[in-house]
Amino acid sequence: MSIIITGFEPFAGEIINPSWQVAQLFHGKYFNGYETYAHCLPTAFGESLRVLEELIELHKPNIVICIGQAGGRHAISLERVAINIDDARIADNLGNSPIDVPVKLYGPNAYFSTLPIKSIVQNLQQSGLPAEVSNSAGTFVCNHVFYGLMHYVAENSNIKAGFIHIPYLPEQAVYHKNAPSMALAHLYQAIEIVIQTSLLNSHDLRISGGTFC
Ligand code: PCA
Repeated sequence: MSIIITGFEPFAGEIINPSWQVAQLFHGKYFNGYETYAHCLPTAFGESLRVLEELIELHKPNIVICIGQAGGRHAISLERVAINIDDARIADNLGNSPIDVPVKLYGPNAYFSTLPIKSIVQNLQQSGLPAEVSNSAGTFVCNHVFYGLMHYVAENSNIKAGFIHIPYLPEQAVYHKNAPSMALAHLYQAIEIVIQTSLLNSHDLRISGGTFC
């Protein structure tokens, strides 16, 4: 019985990545008898997924929660959908910038998170933490990992799995004018709620997390 939590290496000139800053705090912790393993994924197409798949094979987890930085977002974002496309605006940490390449050549166009994202958003908000359902994880390494994770889960297991984007830490926002940020203690509290809600809720709430244009 185990849980995998991942964060990413810093990228795009940052010195830290809030996703790994918070993920590493969970390593070795137990939740309802489930041991948590934290790992830092390379911010690189291909390599990130190879490492994640190895981790899943090794730990045979019941829950996988991948976390990434979304600089500029104001809330904990529960990603709903992963799409089968890599389209990089900047190079990854290995210098690669694929354009319009599928994550998995014969995979379906998209997968949905199997985390109870609506229940999680509600619990986060009730704890006073800004949270939202997000309908796009972008087309960079985070979406790549999210798609690859859900593809693996769809083919191999019934792991509860999903992706969460988080804002900058305050020490990063200092260098990004007008960018929102969230303190590490609040990020920790948020991820704890994500884990507990994922363990407890086998069905998601039927409340709106939608948007319109
Ligand atoms: N955020 C990037 C990749 C690594 C990370 O933390 C993204 O949103 O794709």
